[in-house]
Amino acid sequence: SLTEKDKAAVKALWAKISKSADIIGADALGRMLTVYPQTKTYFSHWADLSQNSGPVKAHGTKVMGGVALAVAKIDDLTKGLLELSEQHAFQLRVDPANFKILSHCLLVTIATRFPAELTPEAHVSLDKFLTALALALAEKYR
Ligand code: HNI
Repeated sequence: SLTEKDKAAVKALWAKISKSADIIGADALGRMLTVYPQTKTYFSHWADLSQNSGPVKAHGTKVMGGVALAVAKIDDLTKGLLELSEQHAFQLRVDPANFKILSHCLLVTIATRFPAELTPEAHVSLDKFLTALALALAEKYR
């Protein structure tokens, strides 16, 4: 689980990259839809699923709002993300395996856009945070 050092590292990284949250969200989501095309099934109601389309950008912003919430609730992710977990489990019916896929795409996006900020120490803490985020989103599936 996340140590105090991990939490501090994630908050410090977030402070450096959150200004670019919209771009990170759109990039990560676009990567997910391109690299793991099975994820497109959840978004078949969108007119355009290509990398920089309007819906991908708009949804990237929403997803990063969820990540920002997770950073704010980092001391109790399960409680902090309960409502989002409920939505994904019961309304959106997203297979929780996909949370790991999007987490991976977020890590790749942050690595490509912020190579200097993503030191090995920041990388390990971000990886642990994204794993904990995915687990918290999967909570309501149990
Ligand atoms: Ni997700 C809606 C956050 C992963 C499919 N998602 C949201 C919303 C937030 C959000 C916030 C908006 C809710 C609302 O309208 O109140 N999603 C997150 C976060 C992650 C995540 C933080 C993981 C990091 N979502 C995923 C994954 C999928 C997914 C992996 C599917 C592959 N999400 C959806 C769908 C919607 C959604 C589908 C509704 C989109 C729409 O507008 O139709």
